[in-house]
Amino acid sequence: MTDLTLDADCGRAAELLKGASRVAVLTGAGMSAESGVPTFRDALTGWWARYDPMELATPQAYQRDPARVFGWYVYRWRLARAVEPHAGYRALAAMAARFDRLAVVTQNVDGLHQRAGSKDVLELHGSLEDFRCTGDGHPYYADRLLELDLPDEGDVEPPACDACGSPIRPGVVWFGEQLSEMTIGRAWEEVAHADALLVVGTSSVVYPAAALPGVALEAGAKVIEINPDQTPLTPQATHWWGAPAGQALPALKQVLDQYE
Ligand code: BV8
Repeated sequence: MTDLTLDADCGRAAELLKGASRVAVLTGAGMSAESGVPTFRDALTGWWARYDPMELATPQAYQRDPARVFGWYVYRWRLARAVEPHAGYRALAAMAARFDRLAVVTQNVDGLHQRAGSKDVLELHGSLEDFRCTGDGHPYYADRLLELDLPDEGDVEPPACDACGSPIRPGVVWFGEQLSEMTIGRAWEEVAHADALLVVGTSSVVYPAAALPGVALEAGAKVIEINPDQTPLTPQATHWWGAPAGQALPALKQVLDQYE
């Protein structure tokens, strides 16, 4: 773990954050990379190296090949349960105490923010823990999967709903599906009323999530982007810090603590 506390970018980010009372944090797959969860744009490791996530995370893919898609989600659900939130997640959760409000708006479905202790988390795209049936949307409790004799990897025939017999699907928002009005509305509110928005580990290409930093800027918030790569957001951001989340966030918390 590199100590970035003396990094000028860290100092600038802390400077922009220290006077804030309301902070919003928008995270993407890059936030989980250092916990061992592949991002969407990195080649997926192992069995899934042959498939493009954009081709699997759609209702059409599930219609066309339910076992292939459901198998991908079982693989990701298992992986999310097997990994731990890294130090950046924990620093973000701890940092909340220094502000009147720190709300996390995540595009991720792995539940790592909550496991690291973050209290105010909005999951824009649902959760790998929330399976439901394709009939009337009856919930299917993820632990039920532990009772099934599932293969270690590969295709998994979706189980049937106990209540109506319809096939089960993951409780995530696929490409081409609407986000919940309430969730996106609350996310809009959080960024529109934030003094500062931290944008961590997202390529800023998926909408409507990628529109949120613009809402914050429009409302006069400082926008700090933490990402080793530049993105379409970088030119508009108040500050871009080209560092990985697992190193940047603990350093940021350490420098903010010095402002006590
Ligand atoms: C919608 C859940 C209205 C599932 C996800 C045509 C038809 C229909 C819709 C569209 C269309 N054209 C465009 C759209 C809109 C579409 C969209 O935006 N498409 C993009 C590709 C152009 N959006 C939608 O469909 C949304 N719904 O618009 O509804 C509608 C409805 C019908 C018809 C029209 C409109 C729904 C979008 C939600 C999709 N579901 N996830 C699942 O997880 O399986 S999206 C999924 O991909 C993620 O949740 C995330 O949002 C996205 C991946 O983005 P990132 O998180 O940014 O990850 P990525 O890998 O791209 O980047 C990682 C970044 O981290 C990189 O920048 C990297 O440099 C950085 N990084 C790497 N390591 C680190 C790091 N950063 C920090 N530290 C590190 N260590």
